[in-house]
Amino acid sequence: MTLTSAERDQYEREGYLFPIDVLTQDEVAACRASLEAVEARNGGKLLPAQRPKSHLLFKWLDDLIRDPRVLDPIEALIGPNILCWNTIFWIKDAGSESFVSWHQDNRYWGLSSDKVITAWLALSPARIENGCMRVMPGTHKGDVLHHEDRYHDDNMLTRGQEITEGVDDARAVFMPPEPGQMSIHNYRAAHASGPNRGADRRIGVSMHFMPVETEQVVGAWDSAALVRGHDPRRAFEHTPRATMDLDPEILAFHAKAAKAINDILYQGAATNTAKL
Ligand SMILES: O=C(O)CCC(=O)C(=O)O
Repeated sequence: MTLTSAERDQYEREGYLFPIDVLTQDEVAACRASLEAVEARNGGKLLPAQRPKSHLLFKWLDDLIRDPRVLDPIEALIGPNILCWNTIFWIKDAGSESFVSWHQDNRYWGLSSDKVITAWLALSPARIENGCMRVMPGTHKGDVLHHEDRYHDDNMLTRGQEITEGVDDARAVFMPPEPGQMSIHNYRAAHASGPNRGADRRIGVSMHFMPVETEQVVGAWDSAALVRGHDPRRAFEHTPRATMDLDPEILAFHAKAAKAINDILYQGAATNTAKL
């Protein structure tokens, strides 16, 4: 799928686009089963260290970040040479109070580019009652808004970072994908999500794409998957490819890469609460 010029204009103007059809229902079921099999091995949940860089742990996710159904719209917005910096699971069990406070990701990720795109794909219902993402149109333009660290047990963000002024909930747009659909937003766009009041788990996976010209300006070492085109500069070490779920050959690389991202996200924070 390539984007129409109206869709490209909407993304440039508002900072987001949805819904985009990606997976069939059979594919969704297979991905969810693989995820839940790993969760079952841990007593029902992913380990905290298994949430980031998860394309190194799940073969289907390593395939998904290279899938044309995901990448064609991304290429239409950021060009043909694409790195995937990170992939993160965002799981809210049914009835969970977990939430995500209003934030802009460019404040924390140490990435030099304004063009980084988050693609968020649903593996289960992610409607308003399930606590789908909402986005503040237009906030991808202009200065980074002021954030404060407000550590909270139910906040899924590392340090409970929250924008203190400049967002107006009344203007927020909900982005509720059906299972198999994704939304995309510029990582500068302020976004948030509420608790899951629905009957099913809300399972999402975010994939973070950037042009190969991007640099990591906070961490000394970082990694990314080259998912399309060429990357002669190799400012990020290219991640190895999983050949199976929890591929033993690359678990050590995953641990190093997840720790590097964690250190970047907590840079300058008073407390590092990560359980990595
Ligand atoms: O899953 C959510 O509710 C929030 C996800 C998020 O903040 C992101 O993908 O950048």
